[in-house]
Amino acid sequence: MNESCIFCRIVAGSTPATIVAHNEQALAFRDLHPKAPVHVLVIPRRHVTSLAEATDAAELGAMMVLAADVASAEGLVAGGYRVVTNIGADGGQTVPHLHLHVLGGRSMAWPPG
Ligand code: D5M
Repeated sequence: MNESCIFCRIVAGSTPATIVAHNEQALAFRDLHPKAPVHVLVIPRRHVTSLAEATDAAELGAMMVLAADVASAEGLVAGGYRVVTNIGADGGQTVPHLHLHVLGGRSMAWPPG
């Protein structure tokens, strides 16, 4: 737990969020500023700054499985969806707690900007 981290505070329950799914190691909640009709963030319960600092394969696996569960529950599987993680300044990361973006409900462009 990192007291200064907004996503750690969501895990702790001290900052509100719309939680849509969880498992032992990961939590999924709706993005505050959605970039698609469905935009859910999947985070590890432990504080990990980004994928660059991640070392626990089971934890990463739990996040990926939860992302797929969320996509299924949100009805995204038939049309397709995107899972992405931003790393550091050039990657566009603004919150320094590892998170997967699950985006769907519209057609995605490639490459991202
Ligand atoms: O993405 C960080 C994302 O986190 C961005 O899409 C906004 C979202 N965000 C920031 N604060 C909150 C809270 N409190 N609840 C839900 N979503 C939030 P990045 O990849 O770091 O740019």
